[in-house]
This record gives sequence, structure tokens and C-alpha cells, in this order.
Amino acid sequence: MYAQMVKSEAADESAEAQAFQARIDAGEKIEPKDWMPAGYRKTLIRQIGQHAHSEIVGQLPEGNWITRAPTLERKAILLAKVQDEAGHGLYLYCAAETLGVSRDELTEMLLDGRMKYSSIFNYPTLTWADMGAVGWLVDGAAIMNQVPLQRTSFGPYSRAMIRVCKEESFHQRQGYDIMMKMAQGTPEQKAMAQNALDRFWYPSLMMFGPSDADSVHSAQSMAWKIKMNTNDELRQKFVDQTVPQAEYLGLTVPDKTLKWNDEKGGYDFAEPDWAEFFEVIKGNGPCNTERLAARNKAWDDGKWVRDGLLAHAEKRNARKVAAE
Ligand code: BYC
Repeated sequence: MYAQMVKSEAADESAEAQAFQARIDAGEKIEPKDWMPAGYRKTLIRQIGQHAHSEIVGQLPEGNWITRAPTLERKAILLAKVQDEAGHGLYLYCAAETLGVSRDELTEMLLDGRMKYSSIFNYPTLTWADMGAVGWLVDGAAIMNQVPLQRTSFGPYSRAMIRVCKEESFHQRQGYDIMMKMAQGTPEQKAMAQNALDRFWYPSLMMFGPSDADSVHSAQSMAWKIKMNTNDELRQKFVDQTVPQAEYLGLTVPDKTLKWNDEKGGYDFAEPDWAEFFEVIKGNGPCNTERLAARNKAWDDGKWVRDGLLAHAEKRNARKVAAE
């Protein structure tokens, strides 16, 4: 069992819970000071917290390439993108804080492995073409997931998603632009682009979460409009959108079974290796140890700043009390 909450936790038949559900069904936004079922709060903290952690950990595979970007322009663009991810993490931590959990608590849960972050960031970025694949596929998958979340029922989360989505579409375009350059470049560059697509295709499909049959949270989260679509629905939309983009690049999606299905109006495609996915989210992916070590080091290195700010706040407070 890889999930942190069992379905029964959500079962709350009280009059308050029924009135709450009626508000959700009527499309009202829930705000931080409104009454909410404990399970709704817990699910949001889990999802928004994991989302925030993903943005922060997600800086690592790209940050790794800032010094090696091929031109000054590419360097400036990548730097701006990575900074955007830090901003996304901050909006999301703020949204989670309105639910009564502090950013420090969330960070500690990430660092000691109690909270997850997206599986995708446990794969290495080996070549410059990977920056293209990450922007195109990873940010592309993120947008597919996050556009519907602009309509999610919790006000602070939905408002954070509006700005995040605007920035993500810039990220996706910069990734596709790198892929275009590589795919139209020398045979070696085109091969590099194909290799990046080969390695990032299935991990990108995994970003949407396990298949609906194995998704423990989807039913309740969709009833609460914390999630607007199932994992499989979004994965299908992503494949349908991305395959023509790969064709335009002259690259081949690494799936021999991929075939347009007229009846369903979408592609039939091979599922990712779910055993690999569950290993990665258990902590056994190619880069889990490295990613968590980097975040732990950043937390330890920042201790003097946190201590200094705390001491300053305490001094100011003591002065204020003495003056009263
Ligand atoms: N990775 O019942 P399910 C970005 C876990 S950042 C790891 O379907 P749920 C970017 C799931 O947490 C993008 N774990 O869960 C940043 C649960 O375990 P727990 C991040 C995963 O929550 C920088 C268990 O599997 N986006 O794009 O209903 C640079 C069962 O799954 C994953 C978000 O976070 C995964 N991929 O649905 C570039 C979006 N999938 O928690 C780009 C917000 C599932 O019970 N989150 N698990 O222990 C969501 O929409 C949903 O949480 C998910 C999963 C669709 C991801």
C-alpha cells in the first residue's frame, strides 16, 4: 500500500458535511476559514504539499544544466524557468499554510520521506536535449494536469494555479523550441533529441499517477473537486496532444503499439511499467537519494539564515513587549 490515506477516512455523514458537499456541488469555492471535513483538509495538504515539493525538487534536474546551456540566451531562458519553479513552490506552500500546516513542517516531511514529490524528478537529465524533453513533455504533462485545477474547489489552490499555468505554458514552449532546434540540427543532435524522447516518454506518462483502477484517492478527490479528472483521462489527453507534436518534430514516440483509434477519437498506447513507477515513489528510483540529499543539504546550509531571522524576530518582539 503506497497511499497515505484510506478511503474510509473521508466518510463523514454529518449535516455539516452534507452542507459542505452541497456547496461543492453548486460550484462554490471553499476558503480557508470555512468549515471543511477533516479528510478534505488532509487531502488538500497532501496534494498541495506534494505539488509544492515537486516544484522545488523539480528545479534540480534543470538547475544542473544552467552552467552548461549552449548559448547566453538559452542560459538566461533556463535560469528564468528554474526561478519560476521556485515561485510556484512558494505560492503552493502559501496555499497549504492557509490549511494550518507550516512551510517548515511540510519541508521536514519532504526531507524525512513522509511526503512525496513527483516521480518524474527521480530521473536524470543526461544531455542538453533533456532540457527540451523536460520542457516539452514534463511541463506539457504538468499543464494538462494543472489547467483543470484552476477550477478546483479550494480557493487559494485554484488561484495559485492560474498564475502557475500561464508560466508553465512559457516553459512548455521553450522546451519545444529546444526540441525543434535539435531535431532540425545535425544527425547527432537529432539522435540526441530522439534519445531524450525515448527516456522521458514513459516517465512523463507516469506523472498522471497510477491507472484509475489503482488510484486510491481519485473517487473522493473528484467528489470534493480537489481533482477535476481521473488520472487515465488526463494521460489520454496528453498522449493525444503530444503524438502530433512528436510527428511534427520528425521524432518517433517509443511505443510500437501506438495507434489512432477512430472509435474512441484518441490513440491506443502502451501503459508505463507500473512496477517501476511504484518502486520510484517508494524511494527506489534512479535519482531519489541524490534529490533528497540535495534538498537536505540546502535545508542544513540555510539553518543560519533561519536562526538569524528567528533571533531578530524574538529581539523585536522583546523590545515591543518592554515598550508596552
Ligand atoms: N509521483 O490515488 P492517486 C511540475 C501517489 S511539478 C509521485 O492517484 P492522487 C514541474 C499519490 O500521491 C508537477 N507520487 O493519488 C516542476 C498517492 O500516494 P499518497 C506536480 C504519485 O493524489 C518543476 C498514490 O500514488 N504536479 O510539473 O489522487 C519543473 C496513489 O495515487 C504520483 C502535481 O503535484 C506521481 N506522479 O493523484 C517542471 C499536481 N502519482 O500521497 C515541472 C497535483 C500518484 O497517498 N497533484 N502518486 O502516499 C495531482 O493532481 C495528484 O496528486 C496526482 C495523483 C494526479 C499526481
